[in-house]
Amino acid sequence: MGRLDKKVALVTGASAGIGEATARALAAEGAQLLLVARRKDRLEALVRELPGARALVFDVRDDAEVQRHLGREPIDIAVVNAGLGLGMGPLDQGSTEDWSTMIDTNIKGLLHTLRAVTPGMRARGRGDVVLLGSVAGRQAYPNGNVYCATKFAVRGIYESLRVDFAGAGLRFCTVDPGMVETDFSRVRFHGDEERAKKVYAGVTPLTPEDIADAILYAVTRAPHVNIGEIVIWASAQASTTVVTRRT
Ligand code: 8X3
Repeated sequence: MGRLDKKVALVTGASAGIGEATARALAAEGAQLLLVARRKDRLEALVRELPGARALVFDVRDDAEVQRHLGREPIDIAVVNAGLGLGMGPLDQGSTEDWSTMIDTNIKGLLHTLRAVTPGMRARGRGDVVLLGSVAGRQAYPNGNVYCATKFAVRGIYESLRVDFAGAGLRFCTVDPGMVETDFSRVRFHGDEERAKKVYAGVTPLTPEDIADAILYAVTRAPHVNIGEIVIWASAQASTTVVTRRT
């Protein structure tokens, strides 16, 4: 018997990193998974490993696709994870194209997903929504500007959800990780491996499994317990700007 037997769980951004680790953790507890990602090959390979999982290949930036695929699914648990950082530099030198991609994915994609899944949850009087925020949504750091702003937005949306759905029977949680070693930095630096490696140099970063473990904890509490905010730092991180590295 898994703790999530018969629960339908959605994970966006499921083809890698925190999304993939969360899919595995939820599947191990018996959840029936709906996994969303843009990368068909990676997603389908994951689904083949997880019995009963379904792959939904689309981009959360496309609202019509989100509503078409998710609008009628009886989702018990939604892990709204799809997001990315792109570029890191002073605001006055930023790429407006990178900004649009981050805003469209991290804020609008998250909203599209919530718009599709929460009406059903409200009608059923239950549901768990887990948003992936970041410590970057709590402390802006130099050159983080627009990425940090998107994660501050996630926190604002989390707080709004709590009050908009007061009394509706839903639980909301924001999980805000610090340094996690995934493709995050490779993507942020447009494939520059050297620059990406430096982010984690001399530090033992968090793993995607560490974050998945926290998400699993939140969604397996007794019904009267709502884990609201989980902030997870790598132990070497005192803040977003103070990191102790081994030399
Ligand atoms: C990613 C964590 O600290 O690089 O959200 O912004 S950080």
